[in-house]
Amino acid sequence: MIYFLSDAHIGSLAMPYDVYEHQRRVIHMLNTFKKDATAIFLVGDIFDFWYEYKWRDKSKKQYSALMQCLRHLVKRGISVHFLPGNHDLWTFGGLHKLTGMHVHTRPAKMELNGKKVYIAHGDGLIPSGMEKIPQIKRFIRLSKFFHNPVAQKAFQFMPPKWGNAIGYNWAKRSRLKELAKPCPYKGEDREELVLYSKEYEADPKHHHHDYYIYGHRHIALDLPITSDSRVIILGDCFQQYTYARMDEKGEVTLNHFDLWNEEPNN
Ligand SMILES: [Mn+2]
Repeated sequence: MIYFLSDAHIGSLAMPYDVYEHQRRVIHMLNTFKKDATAIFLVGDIFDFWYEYKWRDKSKKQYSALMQCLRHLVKRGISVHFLPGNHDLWTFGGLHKLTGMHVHTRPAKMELNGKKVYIAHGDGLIPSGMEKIPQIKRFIRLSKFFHNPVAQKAFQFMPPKWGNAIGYNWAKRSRLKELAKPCPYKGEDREELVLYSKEYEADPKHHHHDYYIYGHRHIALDLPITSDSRVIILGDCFQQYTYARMDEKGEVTLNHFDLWNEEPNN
């Protein structure tokens, strides 16, 4: 089995439970999956804020249980992949070194169990023509700043205490905004990731993909876009606890994880 999960936003200051309780839940999911997992894809925003500074960052200790779990999965021979989200893109080799998991910097286009799969967190995948919408324009500007190598370098030299105060509070604001005004599924003709995937799939320059798998939107969606291609948006792992699973035949299902009934196998 191959598992896909995203958007745990662990460490969020806007969550009703603390970082350790939240982490335990995600670890519980991973430990349940490891029974039959050959690969696990963490599709971004696993952390509410992750930045690797030039200095030692004591606050990273709070994630040591999750790091240990990931190391254990890798050691067991499970192929663990991390796709950065817009909250945890600032890994400059540290996450790989800590856990051994494979960290992608671009959307992953892979063949899994005989199917062609396109996997990305999803932020910044804008269908053409939508770049001019003010809200999207603002997001692109911010994203460019986040990815700017000079800004990244400068932030790396900041004392972790200051950097984290900025980062976690920025993330908290965006979480509270979302909680106050949730953005449900916009429909097939308005949802950016659906439109992006349709455009990508229709473009003769691109290869066909059986599945387009994303996080980012915090909605659970399984939608056919052509007769042989589907878009899967993974939901989240802080409210809905949804994930996708691909079986040996390459069939993908979107599932809800029952935190209270699944028994992890150690
Ligand atoms: Mn995101």
